Amino acid sequence: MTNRYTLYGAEISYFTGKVRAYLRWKGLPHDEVPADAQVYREVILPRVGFPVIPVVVTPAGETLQDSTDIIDALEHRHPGPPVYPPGPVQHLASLLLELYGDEWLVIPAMHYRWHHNREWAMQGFGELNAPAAAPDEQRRIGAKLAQPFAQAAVLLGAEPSMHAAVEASYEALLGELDRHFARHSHLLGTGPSIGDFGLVGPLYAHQYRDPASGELMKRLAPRVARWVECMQRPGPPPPASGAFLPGDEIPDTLLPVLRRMMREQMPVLEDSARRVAARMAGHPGEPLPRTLGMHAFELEGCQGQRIVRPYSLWMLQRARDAYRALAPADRGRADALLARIGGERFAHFDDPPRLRRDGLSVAPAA
Ligand SMILES: N[C@@H](CCC(=O)N[C@@H](CS)C(=O)NCC(=O)O)C(=O)O
Repeated sequence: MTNRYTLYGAEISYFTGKVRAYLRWKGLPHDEVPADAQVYREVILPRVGFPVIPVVVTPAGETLQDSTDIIDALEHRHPGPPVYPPGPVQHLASLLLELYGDEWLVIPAMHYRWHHNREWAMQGFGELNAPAAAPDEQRRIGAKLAQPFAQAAVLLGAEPSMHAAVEASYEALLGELDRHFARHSHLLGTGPSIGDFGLVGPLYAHQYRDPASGELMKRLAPRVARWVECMQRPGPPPPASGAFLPGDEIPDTLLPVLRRMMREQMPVLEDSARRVAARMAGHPGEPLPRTLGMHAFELEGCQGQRIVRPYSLWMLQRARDAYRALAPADRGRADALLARIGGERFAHFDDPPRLRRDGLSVAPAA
């Protein structure tokens, strides 16, 4: 039996970038297999039941799907320097940043890809799906495959009236992260936390690798680009090196990013929770649909509409579990952080009934 993991994914894929960065940093032997049409047909659909990447197959042949579950399963099997900081406040901050990267930065990521890098991305989809086809054929296949993703950019909130706000928010975030990386190599010290892996999903495949977005990042935030390179590249620094800041400290330079997360994403999570709770009350025991209508959101003072994503609440539940489990003294320190970042809405969040992940959506926990 091999001791190698197989990662089925793609360079152009958001969540593959997250898992790839983790496997490399953790030093886990693995082979990455591009998810072309044959891999979807022969591996992903039979093993997972629906089309998605990334998928990891373990040396024992088990299938892992969903970047968060993949990382959790591998953390469990491979002790060593953890990606979940042992300090409870850093732990909470890292989960909030993972949630922000996974479920909110998808708005600028999809916007820049489909509204500034569209032709390039369609060609990339075609090259991935049909590597042996001629470029024209790849372009045709790519255009077809890309259609739902391009539409998703608008459904996630990047409708034309919101483009300026999405770009203003993203460029401001780049500035905040760039100032942070002037002082620290990673979000919480000299090694990555789950928050770094969450942010590198959007910040690699879409915002670094897509040409127009990569140019923007390198121009506005060269230190963010260097952090992305460091997160994605094998080689130095050696795997699993680095440490979290001592004393469970949250660096001051990270506070603007956490404030942004609370300001932008938390109102949407609150409204999602209300809608999910109402839906669950009306359809007891049933899995939730992947999207639950549309709701309003605000970004940089502009009002937009976006789909309600029950899945985001499963990610939030992880952070809420960590918060609720805190011992009183740690809770006090966490509350002090939350007060500094406008996180009272998180502290007093009205949780929906307990959720479990169900593929790309969620269902009531048993
Ligand atoms: N939340 C999942 C999502 C995986 C995901 O959205 N993957 C994208 C590519 S990066 C995909 O295959 N999407 C298919 C779809 O949305 O139907 C994760 O963390 O892995």
